[in-house]
Amino acid sequence: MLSPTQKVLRTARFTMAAAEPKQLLNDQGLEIAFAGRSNAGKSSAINAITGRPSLARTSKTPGRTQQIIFFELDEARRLVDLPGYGFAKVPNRIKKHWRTLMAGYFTNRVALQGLILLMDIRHPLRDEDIQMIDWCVDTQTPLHILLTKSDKLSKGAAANQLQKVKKELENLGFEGASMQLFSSLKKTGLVATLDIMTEWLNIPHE
Ligand SMILES: Nc1nc2c(ncn2[C@@H]2O[C@H](COP(=O)(O)OP(=O)(O)OP(=O)(O)O)[C@@H](O)[C@H]2O)c(=O)[nH]1
Ligand SMILES: [Mg+2]
Repeated sequence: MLSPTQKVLRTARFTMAAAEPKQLLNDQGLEIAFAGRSNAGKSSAINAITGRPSLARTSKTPGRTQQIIFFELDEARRLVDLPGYGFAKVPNRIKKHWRTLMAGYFTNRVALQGLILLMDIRHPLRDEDIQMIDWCVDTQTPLHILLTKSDKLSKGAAANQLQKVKKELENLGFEGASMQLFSSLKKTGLVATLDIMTEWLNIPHE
């Protein structure tokens, strides 16, 4: 049986891709955005969360999604796939474009209810991830962190890594972010993520 949240998420459909800040959808309703390094598994997570395996395009080539992609759930709710960062080999012109586009989105985005930050469990808390966390603190955006591809580690190693990253975040002075293991492949942690999304999207419990 699908929960009310799963029913809403299942209706997700591609709405538009914004390559420039002026193309962003109107700042209305409720949105959840997905951010992370390129290849962290953002698009795969959106597909797992919506139960729609081919909704967001996934790729082995980092930096594939260089636009802000909007997926509409209903008239008042949306998911947003943000362009990945951290790719070493791209020209400065593309890095600059990324910054302009992201700043255009984050500045005064009233619809943004929370950010889901995805980090590959094997490569967490890189500089740009910490910048994203800083951004959330500055804009008072609720943050939930997924340590993705947890299937790549044994259960014990994944649990240890989760504790370690939690400690590191505390040491950096960030409190208030929740964090969990996640695997799009094995559906690990899906229920916990859906619980947070239920709250952020203000979906009534049955
Ligand atoms: N083993 C495993 N592989 C995964 C998982 N999630 C994603 N991947 C793989 O990681 C690669 C990148 O996944 P994407 O979902 O395209 O990553 P992305 O963050 O959207 O990347 P960009 O769009 O480039 O920013 C793909 O080859 C996926 O199949 C997971 O949970 N487990
Ligand atoms: Mg992607």
